Amino acid sequence: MGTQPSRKPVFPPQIAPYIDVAAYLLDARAPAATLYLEKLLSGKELLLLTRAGQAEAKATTRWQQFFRERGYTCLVIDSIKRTGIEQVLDYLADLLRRKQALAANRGIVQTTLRMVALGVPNVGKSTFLNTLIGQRRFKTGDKPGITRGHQWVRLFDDVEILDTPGVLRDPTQLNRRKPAWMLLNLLPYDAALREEAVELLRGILSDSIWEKLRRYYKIPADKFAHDSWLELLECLAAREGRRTDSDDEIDRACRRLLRDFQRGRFGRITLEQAGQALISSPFFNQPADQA
Ligand SMILES: Nc1nc2c(ncn2[C@@H]2O[C@H](COP(=O)(O)OP(=O)(O)OP(=O)(O)O)[C@@H](O)[C@H]2O)c(=O)[nH]1
Ligand SMILES: [Mg+2]
Repeated sequence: MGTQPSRKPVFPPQIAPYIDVAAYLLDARAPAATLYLEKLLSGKELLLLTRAGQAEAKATTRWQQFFRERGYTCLVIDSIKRTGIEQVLDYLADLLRRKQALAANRGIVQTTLRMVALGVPNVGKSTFLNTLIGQRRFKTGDKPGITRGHQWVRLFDDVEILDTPGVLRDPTQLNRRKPAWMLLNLLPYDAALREEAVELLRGILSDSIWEKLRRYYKIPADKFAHDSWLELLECLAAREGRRTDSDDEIDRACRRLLRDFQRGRFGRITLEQAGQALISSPFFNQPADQA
């Protein structure tokens, strides 16, 4: 997957009027850096804070509140732990009932509700849809760029869902967001971003998380150094008996650290707080003082 913003639509634009629900998946650990909205589907947004099991519960609740206060429907889910999925189904069932009632008034018997899943690469769109339909119909994987084209699947008789490839399309934010995106595994590893990515992570770790990290890597307290990104990576490289003056070994330690963070090895960590982090979408309904 390239890191340049793509202009290619992730679904045929002409079908936009037929879509009833645009489910946007946001990483609950960094909702601002992972919110992407389609102007064509404005007014149909269902924001899903996903991977909730990896984020701090209180911070996620504040984000949910934040989006609700700005007029969006927002639910909290985890597709692996299968939490919040019932609420999504209830939401869809309610919309379908309303659509059917409107159609019945006009003498139409058969109605279908259509939902599209959208979001940045690797956020968990396909996994969410598989969990929602209770079948592994969409291909998933632990790296960005797994879904290549759009794909429809029918859920029950009257709901159709559309999976789409991930999008990183905000040129104004692209360079600023890259370290966070790499940290979240939305972008492939790039050594040029390692300092900023590790500094970002270092900047939000609390004492208790540092302690978890130290124990996870089995580093003695008196040997644990993390005053800078390089010191931390050197410390991790030294722990494995590797050379700390080798750039390749520093890279290796960095990949390991990022992978362990991405897999939630140090517990629940939220990178961005509601009301502080700037949303990454020009279509986001935010007051002028924050835009
Ligand atoms: N812990 C956790 N992991 C998740 C969740 N959702 C997805 N994942 C993991 O995230 C990785 C990416 O999931 P996908 O469903 O392939 O992501 P995607 O958004 O479809 O990615 P692309 O098609 O590449 O854009 C997989 O390894 C999933 O197991 C979740 O809710 N919780
Ligand atoms: Mg996918």
